[in-house]
Amino acid sequence: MTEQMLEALAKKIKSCRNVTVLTHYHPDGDTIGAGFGLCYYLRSVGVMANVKNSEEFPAKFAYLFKDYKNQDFEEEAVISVDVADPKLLGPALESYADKVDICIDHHASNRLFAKESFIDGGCCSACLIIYDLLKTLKAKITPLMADCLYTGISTDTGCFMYESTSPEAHRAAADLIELGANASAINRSMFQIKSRGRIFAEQKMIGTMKFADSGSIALIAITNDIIDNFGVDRADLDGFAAIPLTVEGVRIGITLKQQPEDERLFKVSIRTLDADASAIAQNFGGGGHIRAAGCSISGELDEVAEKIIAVAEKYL
Ligand SMILES: [Mn+2]
Repeated sequence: MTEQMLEALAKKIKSCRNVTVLTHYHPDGDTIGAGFGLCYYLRSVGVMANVKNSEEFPAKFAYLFKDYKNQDFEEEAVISVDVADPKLLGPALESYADKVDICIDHHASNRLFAKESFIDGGCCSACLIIYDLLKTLKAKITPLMADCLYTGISTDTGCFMYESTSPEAHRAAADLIELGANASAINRSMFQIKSRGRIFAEQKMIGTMKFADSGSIALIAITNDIIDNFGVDRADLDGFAAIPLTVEGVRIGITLKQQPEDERLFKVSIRTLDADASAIAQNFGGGGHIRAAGCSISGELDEVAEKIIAVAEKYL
């Protein structure tokens, strides 16, 4: 975000009292880190502030809010963080859709639904924007705030591995470590530790992996049969789409997920190293980003697999 934008945002933030900070539903490390990081800053300068979400925050982020308690006040300002579209506020926060005063986000696709939007589509994470904002505000960043912001930068950059990881992201992370962020514990718990159910689910799904085009394409299938007969918890299937692309030589990774309500319907996730994932998905009426996209295809499993592979091969 440019210095002028940060100055303007800082000025707005300084004028806020009794603030509700909104985060997106299915909350991830970036929205949680940005939400609590901003909330703790506001509280540190004597401004009443709460963080809200449509759902409960996942327990694995508890180190960011275990001592957090909601404050009692009459709301005067609403700020959203990492929310690209008011729909992403989720069912419980629907009523806020047209009540957001300040939107802070890093999605170029932001719907500009707030009264004032501060968007940097080129930034890797909302937490990096919040970090730059706090520096502009000359805030005293506590170790807990550092943990919040480090968590969002690390999770939204895939532990600093995505192409979006800028030198600024590394510099901010280094500063945050100096300010007390527990980098190694955070990264271990975000990227290495898995539940037993998850490891078991991965083992089952990896067993379905097929290759095409001499190994440039890998495909896994998550079927209802595996889920129902081997006690796999659907909650353990998040992020599975990333798995095929972790195999050496694979440039297009495809994950088929059979739908529980219709066994002839498959949700297809496409992840690519260098091909246009969105273009592949568009062949089946889907869409998405250049390296991550999705669509739905109906048919028998083998038939669906053949169809998507035949199209994917054209994009290598
Ligand atoms: Mn984000």
